[in-house]
Amino acid sequence: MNSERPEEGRPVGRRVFLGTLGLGALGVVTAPVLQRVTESVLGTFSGKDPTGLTGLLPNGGGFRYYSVTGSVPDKTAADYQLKIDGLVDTPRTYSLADLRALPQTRMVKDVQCVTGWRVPDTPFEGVRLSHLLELAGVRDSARAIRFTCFDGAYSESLTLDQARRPDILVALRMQDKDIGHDHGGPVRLYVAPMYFYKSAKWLSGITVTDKVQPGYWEHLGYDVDAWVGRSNGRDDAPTS
Ligand SMILES: Nc1nc2c(c(=O)[nH]1)N[C@H]1C(S)=C(S)[C@@H](COP(=O)(O)O)O[C@H]1N2
Ligand SMILES: [Mo]
Repeated sequence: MNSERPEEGRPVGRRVFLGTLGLGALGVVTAPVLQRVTESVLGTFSGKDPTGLTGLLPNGGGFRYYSVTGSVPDKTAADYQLKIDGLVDTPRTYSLADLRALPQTRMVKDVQCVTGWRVPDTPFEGVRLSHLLELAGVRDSARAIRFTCFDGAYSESLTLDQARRPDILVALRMQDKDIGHDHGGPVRLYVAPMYFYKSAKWLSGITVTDKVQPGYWEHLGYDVDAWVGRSNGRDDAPTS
């Protein structure tokens, strides 16, 4: 996998995309924000909509599939693991069965990507992040959480206060189905009140830290506090 990892800030596929899209397509995604170009052109890679452009059409509808890496290993119930460590009393590695055995919460809210597309009324279901943090026993010195992914590249962050909100899930299901590989399965983060880039796909690590460590897109200029409608220079209706 290492040979396929992008350098930070320079996702795999950049040259491929600049080559295939051509200038006409680039014009569509250029204005008005830089993030839009960064994410749609440089960051989108796999899935049904490799350019991300249909998300900018009025009735594009539905989800775009995003990955900052060119390929991501498949993980199943047999080999999936989620490690919780850092400033906790009881570090632990969960299997998928372990996560399924914990209390599940289902929420139905809109999903909003910072590039503009929105998917209304999307069910997500899983274990509250706050519950996993309680089980781990967060230490007094803790202030933030760092999330890592088994794609080997993506990361995200939340403050501890944010992470304790009831509308943040370690999600096992999306649209009332087990989360498939393209949507970040078998386990992804779901941060309902924030832009969808906070919802890290292919979640493999939750590390409790003493300060916020900005995530993948945050290094490239996205807001760390990514409240929908109150960040990234956007005014979308809140999702939670
Ligand atoms: N590991 C990982 N998680 C990720 C991303 C990514 O590229 N890699 N993209 C983010 C962005 S910008 C969005 S909009 C959503 C897209 O989720 P989807 O592919 O299920 O539509 O995933 C977020 N989580
Ligand atoms: Mo996004």
